[in-house]
Amino acid sequence: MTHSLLILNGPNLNLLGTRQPEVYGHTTLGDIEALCKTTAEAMGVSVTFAQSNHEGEMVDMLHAAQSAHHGIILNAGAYTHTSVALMDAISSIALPVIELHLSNVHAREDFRRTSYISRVVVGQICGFGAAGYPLAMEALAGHLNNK
Ligand code: CA2
Repeated sequence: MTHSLLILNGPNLNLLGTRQPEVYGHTTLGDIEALCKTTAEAMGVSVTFAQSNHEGEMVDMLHAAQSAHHGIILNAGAYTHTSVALMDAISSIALPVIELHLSNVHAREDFRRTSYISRVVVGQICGFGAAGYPLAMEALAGHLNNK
């Protein structure tokens, strides 16, 4: 069976590559989407790539994923550190979710070490920049194959 993966990106990630390159690099979200599509082709999985600046819309996308995808890679951006709603949405769907961050959130400000979503995901990948996306895709596909 071809696995279908949703890669969902949260607030401000649409600005990648335009500001704060010292933290987030020069790669744009469009570049990352292209990388994920190429990776998906090589892996033989299908991928849907999305971004939203709105917490409720992300909740809706997580709910909708239940009937459309087999697993989710979630870079929830700053909502990682604040959103009980996203945590509850992940808990409410029976899909494996991998938490992803471009930066090493554990090496930054203290508030970034708190993740509401960590307790309801399969695992977390952070600190590898854009390369974390293909890593997360491999990890999620491996998890799905082992189920
Ligand atoms: O490292 C990550 O991927 C983060 O999820 C990125 C979030 C941050 O709040 C998390 O703590 C860690 C921020 C994304 C903001 O992206 C920007 C990109 C360009 C310019 C400004 C912000």
